[in-house]
This record gives sequence, structure tokens and C-alpha cells, in this order.
Amino acid sequence: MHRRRFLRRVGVAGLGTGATAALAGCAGVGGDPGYDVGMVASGYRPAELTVAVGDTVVWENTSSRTHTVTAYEGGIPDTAEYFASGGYGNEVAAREAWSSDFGGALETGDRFSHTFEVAGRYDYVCIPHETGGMYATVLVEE
Ligand SMILES: [Cu+2]
Repeated sequence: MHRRRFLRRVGVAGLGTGATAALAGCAGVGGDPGYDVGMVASGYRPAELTVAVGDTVVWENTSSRTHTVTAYEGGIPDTAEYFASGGYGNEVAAREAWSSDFGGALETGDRFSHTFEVAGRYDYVCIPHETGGMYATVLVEE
């Protein structure tokens, strides 16, 4: 279990959707919603989140629809670890799993987390709502 650090927000997108900065890894303490990025009906809030190397980002599906968190393999730093809900090792595997059996699905209230160990820009997408523009970015700073 990774202790979450203080996550700074840069850029104000998606006000009021649970992007409150969090100090400790205890959900619900001091108004901490326990996650960093919420998934609404057709998007991530905030759509851009800035964290530091070593931070763990927690996503939660706060909507009634099913979503995924799936990194674009070409949209993350070369040396970074790939991430996708469902734990798939690459984007092709994640997409195939979704297509065949809704692999990687995050239902209402489900969470996914990833610890970012390499600085850079990370673009990710919700596979079922990609055509609807459901994608977002995590910026990881040194
Ligand atoms: Cu979605």
C-alpha cells in the first residue's frame, strides 16, 4: 500500500468533483474523498492532474456508467511502466480484453490506482468512451 502524498492541482478543471488535494491515504478523513480523479458520465475530473514522481494517483468511478483507465502506450514516457485498469501489460492487451469480455471495466464505485515513478506526460483513455472524447492526462514532475 502506497501512502499518497499531497497532490497538487494545476489548472482548474472539473471543479467540485472530488479533486480535493489529499494528505493521507485514509479515505474520508478531513473531507478527503479518497480519490484524485473521478469518472463522471463521459469524462475524467480533473482532466489534467499534476503530481510528483512517486505519487500514487487513485481514480474512482463516480458515475453510473462503466469506464476504464487505459494508458496510451505511445502517450507515456518511454521508460515508464504501462498501466491500465485490469492490470494489462500493454494497450493492445487492454483493448482486446475489453473487446472480448469487458476486461478492465470499472463499475460504479470501483477504484484503480497507479504509482508514477517516471517524470513526464501520461495520456490515458476510457476505451468504451474514446469516441466520445473521454481521455485525460497526468503530468508527473520531478
Ligand atoms: Cu468511459
